[in-house]
Amino acid sequence: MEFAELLQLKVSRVEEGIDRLLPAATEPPPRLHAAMRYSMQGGGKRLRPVLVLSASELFGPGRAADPVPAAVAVECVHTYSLVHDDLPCMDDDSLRRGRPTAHKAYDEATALLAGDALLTRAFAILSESYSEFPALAASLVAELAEAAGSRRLIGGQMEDLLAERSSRATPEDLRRIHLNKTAAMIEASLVMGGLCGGASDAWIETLREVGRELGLAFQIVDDILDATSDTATLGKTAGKDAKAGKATYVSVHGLEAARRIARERSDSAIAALRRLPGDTAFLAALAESLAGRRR
Ligand code: GRG
Repeated sequence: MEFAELLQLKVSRVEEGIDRLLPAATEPPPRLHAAMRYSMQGGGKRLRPVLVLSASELFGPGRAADPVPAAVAVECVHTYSLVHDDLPCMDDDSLRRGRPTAHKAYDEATALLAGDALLTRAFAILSESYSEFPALAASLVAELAEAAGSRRLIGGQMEDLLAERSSRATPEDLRRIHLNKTAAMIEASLVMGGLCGGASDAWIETLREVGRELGLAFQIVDDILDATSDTATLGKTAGKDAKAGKATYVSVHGLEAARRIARERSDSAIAALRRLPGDTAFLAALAESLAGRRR
């Protein structure tokens, strides 16, 4: 099967899972549940949940638990972070995934609560869906909580906000911010997939390395697209980083060097991938497509 067809199949499995595992939009309070679904079902590349599914397939049949709930939980946390990132007190944006942001479509308080509810729903999905495998459930909860917490995703966001207000961030600062703000969730996606697939500790460490490199490459490309693309193509406001005086790979290293570093990180992710067992062709093609992505 072609890469695009395989990708579409995985995205469809994730989207069916989202529909099944989120509260119905009619369930009280309907405004809150509708806002959660609006944010989750409004497009998005589904990169992180596709990574969960793909990593789970590498370790052979027979030992695997269904990775779809873990994939949906990761997408819930990712989407919460975007809903909160778009709020007026953060990035103050009005466009996300090609549609009005949650606080524009609803209101600020509803968007804040929908983000909170997606974050907490993620952990409920893990505990409910893996109740037959308590050790796996505990590992998945720990992995997602660490990636989303104050040392990684939220910590990275805090440092990113502080870097906007201070003078120049160093390349080391920038790398740390990107590793936490973006790579942590990409790393956790691969690791959670590996856990569902029964990967050994050594394979989990290799998945972490792939996630770190892929996450860095992904955020550098995001920085490049913000500086070079347009709002219609991205489905979110372009040119925001320079306007906000944000530290990015483009502002710190320049466009050409940023392109070179993105390529290096991508190549390094693909080299680490090749050390994993099973058929890594889909993941390698995905890494390649992310390096050349347009949105
Ligand atoms: C706790 C108040 C509060 C806020 C949390 C943690 C956080 C806010 C925000 C960080 C979110 C963020 C903007 C991370 C950067 C990573 C990034 C490039 C996200 C966009 O990911 P894509 O391109 O998006 O995969 P789609 O829409 O395709 O899923």
